[in-house]
Amino acid sequence: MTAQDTFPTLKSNGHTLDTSARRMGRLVASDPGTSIESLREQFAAQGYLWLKGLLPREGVLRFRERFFASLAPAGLLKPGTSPRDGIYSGSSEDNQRIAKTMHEIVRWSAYESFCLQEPIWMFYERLFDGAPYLHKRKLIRYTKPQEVSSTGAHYDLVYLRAGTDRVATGWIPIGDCPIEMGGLVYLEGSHVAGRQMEKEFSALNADLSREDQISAYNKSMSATGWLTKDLPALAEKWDSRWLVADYEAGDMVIHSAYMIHAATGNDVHDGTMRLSTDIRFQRVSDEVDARWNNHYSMDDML
Ligand SMILES: O=C(O)CCC(=O)C(=O)O
Repeated sequence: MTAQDTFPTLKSNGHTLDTSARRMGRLVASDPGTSIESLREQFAAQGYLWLKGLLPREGVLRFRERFFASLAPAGLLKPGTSPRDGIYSGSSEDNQRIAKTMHEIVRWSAYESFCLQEPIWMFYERLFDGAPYLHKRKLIRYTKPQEVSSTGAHYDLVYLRAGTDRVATGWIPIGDCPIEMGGLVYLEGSHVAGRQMEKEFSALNADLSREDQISAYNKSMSATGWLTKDLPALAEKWDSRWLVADYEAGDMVIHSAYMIHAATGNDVHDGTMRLSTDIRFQRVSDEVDARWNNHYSMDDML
């Protein structure tokens, strides 16, 4: 008999996840050096690939340091700590200054070059068997400990409906991200359910204008485009498990446009902030959703 896996208590938007073996499991790690044929097979079967150690760890940590150093003047960091550690000050930071800096960070050459480092684009080129294209709209997020809100359950195509569905998001932890820090969680096998849901949404949206059809916020959707904030209920509904992982700096996990995922809250007690970026690649020859041709901004309605 094998011992039962145990997990820390995980919460998402006020809902506590069921950590029983029926409702929670672990992501399966893949070695990026495995043959691309076998990685493609795994990707098709799982809807995700957790590429362990794809990136040089030190480069990821250097970028973490650069990111948090830029937000230190806004009062985000605990005085006297290293930006590389990303320890939250716990006091009221200057949110206007943070918004301004975040607006600049998504435009940094250093950020662009982080997202376009060779192991990333070369991996996508092998996966797609064709030249990859990185969407200009890229998201970088930090999560403070004990914040109640976190990303609700969704699949990415909802926000990308005006282009190809052969988009594969890369989620990169910028620093170690143990389970309790609230990294990305995947609903096991849900790339099948996501495809089915999108078919149903397309039928429901058939009579809408083109603009509404491609909108994540049309009358068939929720206000956020999310399927729900209630992760435990979704796992019950699909009789599935949330898959979690102890991510490390250097990892990248990719998911299909139909794979349902979410995040849990950061529950660490030493003040360490989660930092991650999520970026989207597709074949350059496939249709691009033009709404993603601009840098992220708070009011871009995507
Ligand atoms: O990092 C998060 O909280 C959410 C990321 C996400 O939704 C994605 O990678 O598609």
